[in-house]
Amino acid sequence: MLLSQPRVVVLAGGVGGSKFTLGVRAALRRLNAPEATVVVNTGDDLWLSGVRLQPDVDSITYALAGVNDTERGWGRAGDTERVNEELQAWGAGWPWFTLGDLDLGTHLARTGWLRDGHTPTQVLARMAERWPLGIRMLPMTDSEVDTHVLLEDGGRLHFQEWWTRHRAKLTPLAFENPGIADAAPAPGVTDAIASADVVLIAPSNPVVSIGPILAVPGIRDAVRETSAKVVGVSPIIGGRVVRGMADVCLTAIGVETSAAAVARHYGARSAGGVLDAWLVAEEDAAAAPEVEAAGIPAVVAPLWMRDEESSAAITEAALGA
Ligand code: FO1
Repeated sequence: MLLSQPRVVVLAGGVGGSKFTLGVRAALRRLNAPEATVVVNTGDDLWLSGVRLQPDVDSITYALAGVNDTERGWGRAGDTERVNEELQAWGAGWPWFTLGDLDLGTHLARTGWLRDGHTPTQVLARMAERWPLGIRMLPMTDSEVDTHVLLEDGGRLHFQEWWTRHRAKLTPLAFENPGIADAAPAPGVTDAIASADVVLIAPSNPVVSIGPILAVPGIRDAVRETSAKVVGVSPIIGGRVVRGMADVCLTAIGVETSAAAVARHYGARSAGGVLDAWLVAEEDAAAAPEVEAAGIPAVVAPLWMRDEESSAAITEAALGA
């Protein structure tokens, strides 16, 4: 049954998270429901050339503000690279990693506020004042818990180097978030989950986007204990990842790239996991019985996020689940 004005919390990261969040905002506006709270993965974050980058926070912020580069899926639309060229000439930063001029303005502002003693939560709230985002954004934690990739040869890379330099071609053995065991949920995160009517798990990378959020001590328990319905959206369509490297990440943790396997990875809340329902793409309808066999009610729906409208329809299907 569709709740009339649900309080919604979304767990999200990456490009999938930003497209999904646009749809959540549109769907909730139609219902005159309160603004959703989006708990954003900060495991992709890094220090580079003296500034703090928060790729998932920025991708979602830019998308909600309508200033994102929709082609690349990250950075600002129409950005230039003059400062980046100068950084490269100095041999600063990473030669394979582009920092756009407008994007650098964000990183400089953020780093300045962090250096002034503000927490990442406070910095994000300040950044959100610039644009009417229509969404309350919270980082998953105020601690720095970047993601490292452990490799077959014993090496260890920052996730951003593994992804942007090596395009996920170096086989990962595991993903780690050093320091996460000592991290706490950012202020407001567990309260939002506890008082929600619906918690949505975005079709983001289950390993390096949703994984770190649920690994912050206290967040998985909050999701398990909330009276809200917890509905996940499959990031797999037609047995494949839509974009990015989730297939490589899933293989590394021993999970098959299929809608049913990812549902089992999250698990039924009734069996110690986090899901009360799982949205399966029409292309994967045959996987629904397998999902249900794991104790997770499956809802088959169109899951391609072509535009805001198709993305909003996914939220509507999730709210009806
Ligand atoms: N992705 C790339 O593939 N190449 C880049 O040079 C790059 C730069 C970059 C700068 C700022 C930022 O916020 C994101 C950036 N990304 C870049 C995207 C990012 O590496 C990942 O796609 C996300 O972290 C995955 O969610």
